[in-house]
Amino acid sequence: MSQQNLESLDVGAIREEFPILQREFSGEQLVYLDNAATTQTPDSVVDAMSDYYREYNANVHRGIHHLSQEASIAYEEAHDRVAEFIGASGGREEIVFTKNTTEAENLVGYSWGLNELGPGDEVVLTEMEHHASLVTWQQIGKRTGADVKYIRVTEDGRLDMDHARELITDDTAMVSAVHVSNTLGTVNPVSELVDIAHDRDALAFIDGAQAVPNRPVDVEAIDADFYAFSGHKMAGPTGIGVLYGKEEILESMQPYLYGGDMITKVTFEESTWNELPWKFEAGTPQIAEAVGLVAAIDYLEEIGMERIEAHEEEMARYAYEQLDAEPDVEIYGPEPGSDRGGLVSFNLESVHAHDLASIMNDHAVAIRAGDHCTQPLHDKLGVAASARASFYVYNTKEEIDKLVDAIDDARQLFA
Ligand code: 7TS
Repeated sequence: MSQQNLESLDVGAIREEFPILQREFSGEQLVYLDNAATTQTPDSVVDAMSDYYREYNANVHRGIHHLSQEASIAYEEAHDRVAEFIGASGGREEIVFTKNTTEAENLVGYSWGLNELGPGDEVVLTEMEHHASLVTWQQIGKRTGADVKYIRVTEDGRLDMDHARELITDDTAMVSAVHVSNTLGTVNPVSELVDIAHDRDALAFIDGAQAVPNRPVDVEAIDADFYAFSGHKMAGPTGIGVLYGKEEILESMQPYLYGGDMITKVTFEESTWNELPWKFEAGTPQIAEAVGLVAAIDYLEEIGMERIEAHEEEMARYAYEQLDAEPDVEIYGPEPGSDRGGLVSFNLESVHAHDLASIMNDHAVAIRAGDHCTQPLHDKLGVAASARASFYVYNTKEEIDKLVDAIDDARQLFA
């Protein structure tokens, strides 16, 4: 990304749209650096959802009355808007709303995996998978007899692509990989991985939970068969996630949640399924959340995804450099650059990550400490936990300075 051509963000103006950032704890202003877990929500998203409840709240798909028609149009068109945002030219048929990324992984695990996999088949993951995909495929593997294999992560926190080429064979049925690691920050070469998978006639699922919020994503340029992300990590509401799937593949899959709205004809003996994407959206869906997700996409696109990516890269580089200057801080993942997203995980020697997070909290600095739902990766790193600072459009270098000051404080306390 060439930063010279990009006007940087007006972070001051952006912050005004997030009143939560004005909160203070014991006289110190909140420094929110837990964005990889959940981002904050701008007024425009809260307003869109509140307008929905105040003005056109009703159930969708089945109503004749005005409110239901308005709600249905908003809900159904939200799928088109998401399709456009991630470059899915098939439109709404390729966009299934789920609860979150985790549910999108499970949907494919149950609907595709349980029906398509068997003994002799292999699912190839990476060592940096989030539990959302790791546990899903591990369990689907146990139920079907398929083997699960893991592409190695190198010392410098990248995928070992030679190992990927070795592991992905004619026995591979599915390759599932994170686009951006929520622990290492690595931006993986997902198009290359998808190509390797397709050369072996395997499908590819890309977990974009940490990518879609922060960078332009074009699912067709990546050529992913499935791609998933969550609303709450991209300035949108909780309770809604997205599963993109190529139309012909979704068409061939069985639903895994049954009930209202996902059927066309039901008798006491048999049922037939509704068209895409409704076949995968059983019951009353997340209507207000879909409205909120559209407002979040509008908000992000108005800022510009390239500019968000450049800001994230700048924040990550600054944080990395400040932390790297501390001799007793160990940082995980690649050095700053275009293949590192906007987060930095680290440990301070002799202070447990939880203690560090707790001291940070005393200074109103919100970071995450733990295994970030990547326990096997932490095992490989040889630590039980790490501290993680993750950035979004409203973060500043001054906030990162406060993080570093709090590290000094922790060091003194534990010395
Ligand atoms: N995949 C990745 C790469 C993630 O970072 C997360 C959430 C998920 C999947 C699951 O998303 P969900 O919306 O279904 O929960 N990651 C984190 C995290 O790093 N800290 O809290 C949640």
